[in-house]
Amino acid sequence: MEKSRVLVVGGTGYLGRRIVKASLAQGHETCVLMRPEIGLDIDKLQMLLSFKAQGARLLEASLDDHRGLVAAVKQVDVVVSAMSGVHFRSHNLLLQLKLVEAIKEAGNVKRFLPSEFGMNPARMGHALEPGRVSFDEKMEIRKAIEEANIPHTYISANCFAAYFVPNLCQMRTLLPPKEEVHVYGDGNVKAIFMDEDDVAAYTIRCIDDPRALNKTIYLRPEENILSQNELIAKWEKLSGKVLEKIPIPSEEFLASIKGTDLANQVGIGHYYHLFYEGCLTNFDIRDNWEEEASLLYPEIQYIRMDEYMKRYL
Ligand code: NDP
Ligand code: GFR
Repeated sequence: MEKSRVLVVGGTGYLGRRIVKASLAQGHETCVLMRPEIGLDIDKLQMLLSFKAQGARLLEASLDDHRGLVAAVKQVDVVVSAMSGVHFRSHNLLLQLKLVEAIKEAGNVKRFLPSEFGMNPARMGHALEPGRVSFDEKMEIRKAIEEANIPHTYISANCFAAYFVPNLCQMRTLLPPKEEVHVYGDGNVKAIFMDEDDVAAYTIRCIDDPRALNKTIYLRPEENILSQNELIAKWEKLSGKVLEKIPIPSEEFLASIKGTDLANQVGIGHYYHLFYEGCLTNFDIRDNWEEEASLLYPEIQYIRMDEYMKRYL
């Protein structure tokens, strides 16, 4: 069957650039939105030019330019959005409402993947303030998609390795601890950690798969379902270092939300759900509207986390 033509929106972003790469690697005619607003952002422009050199087409349109966006969307079959959503970077998920409007008017899109790629927002109705905004906004986008009857796939990618693994799930750092590690509760709550290139590979792999139509696809490969204690043990084994473990009870962790900036308050809420509540693994994947990617695509050799950690030695 003919491979769909793909438009990536947010293609120079942290995940977006990996989605462009995966789309090209999997043989899709790949377009990347080039926004006029990038102005003098030389890194973005250079990245877009590198995508063009790798065979992608750059489609010029602003999210604020409805007609331009419709014209861009009309040139493809599938749209994948990797719009920003991490607070200390930028957070513009609701801009996707303009993209939904353009897709609705264009009428030709066979699959739209909105920017999700984390906890399943449909399972986060109970989420703590202010972090709940991430999920409420993603649900607002879903509502617009479903009201417009746009065929879609939602990707619940669990934890991006670079944000959660080398730092052994510590907040406010991206590097391994040297002496001590704060352990959330007893450290035995299971989460799931994904190399970001694997997130992109699974995302593109499902765009032409009817089994993923109008479904939520979880990225939950068996060997990457790990607790914080298991991550710590892997790092200690690799590095030959023993770290002092300092348990942080949930009450103390939640109390630390006071007086900190909004981005960190959002993060604390998210980390509470991830590592005290176990929100990624405290449910079974139902079969009717949910699938698990490593079962659908066993041919994808996903990176294990001891392998991932090696680059930080
Ligand atoms: P980035 O912060 O890298 O931003 C992605 C893109 O958003 C930018 O490159 C830009 O697109 C676009 N964008 C940002 N601001 C604007 C604006 N004002 N107007 C138009 N476009 C804008 O995103 P991430 O890769 O960090 O996040 C992508 C998704 O992944 C989010 O849904 C986030 O929640 C999720 N995520 C999940 C994680 C996990 O652990 N599960 C970790 C990190 C993110 P352009 O390229 O056109 O300039
Ligand atoms: C795991 O799913 C998600 C992760 C999600 O559904 C939404 C957002 C995220 C964020 C995490 C928590 O906000 O992506 C990465 C991480 C961002 C973050 C990392 C926030 C505060 C921090 O101090 C931090 O330190 C590494």
